[in-house]
Amino acid sequence: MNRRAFVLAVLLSFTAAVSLLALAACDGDDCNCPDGDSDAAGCDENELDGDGADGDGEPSDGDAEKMPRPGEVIFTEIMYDADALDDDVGEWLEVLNVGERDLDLRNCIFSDDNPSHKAVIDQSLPVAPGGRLVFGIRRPIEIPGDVELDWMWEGFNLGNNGDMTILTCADKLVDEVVFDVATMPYDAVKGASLSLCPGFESATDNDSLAHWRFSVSQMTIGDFGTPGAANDPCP
Ligand SMILES: [Ca+2]
Ligand SMILES: [Ca+2]
Ligand SMILES: [Ca+2]
Repeated sequence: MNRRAFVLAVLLSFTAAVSLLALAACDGDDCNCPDGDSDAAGCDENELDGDGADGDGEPSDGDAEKMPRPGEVIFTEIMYDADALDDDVGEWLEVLNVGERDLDLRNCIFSDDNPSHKAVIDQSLPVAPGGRLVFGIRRPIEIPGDVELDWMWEGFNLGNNGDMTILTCADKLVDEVVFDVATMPYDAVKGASLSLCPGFESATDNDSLAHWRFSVSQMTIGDFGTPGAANDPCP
């Protein structure tokens, strides 16, 4: 073999080896995707099971862009102990978009301090910067004069002696609030929502119960709160 034939043979062997490696790497992946192009029609390099989701529990690209990142949506009001209604239908809470982007909470998870208490937001739930959403426990009928709910969870109640509210999006903690009635620096009021004081609207500022009070604005149903509207000023 002359020098030129030898070089050609080495090049051919190398090309064959690279092709075999590429085939092996394709095993279990979406091999219809042109490399580095997950935008091609019908192609999602992250998708393994063809259900349109990435297969890792996260939504597809369009939704993912609008998912809140940590601190962009925060809890601002928590009606954990209703009075006008039974807690099984009367609990609700308010969240606020404190970020600067239009967001959608679809596929985010609301949960409390019990790891088995989780509710997935299985609908589009858009919220603009400065916008508020009201989550409520699922009720069988619309209750006249009651709080207007943007989304309903079911399967668990919030504890009347204390609990946590947790919002998780794409496996990231967006915000959480821990409340413990025994350590509140003020008396708990049955039938009034725990309400974050204006001026403390951040995911870290709402961690301190010193920045919360019980609502004093009365709703038509008789309980106290400002669901979907600015919170009461604090003394
Ligand atoms: Ca409760
Ligand atoms: Ca927080
Ligand atoms: Ca409010």
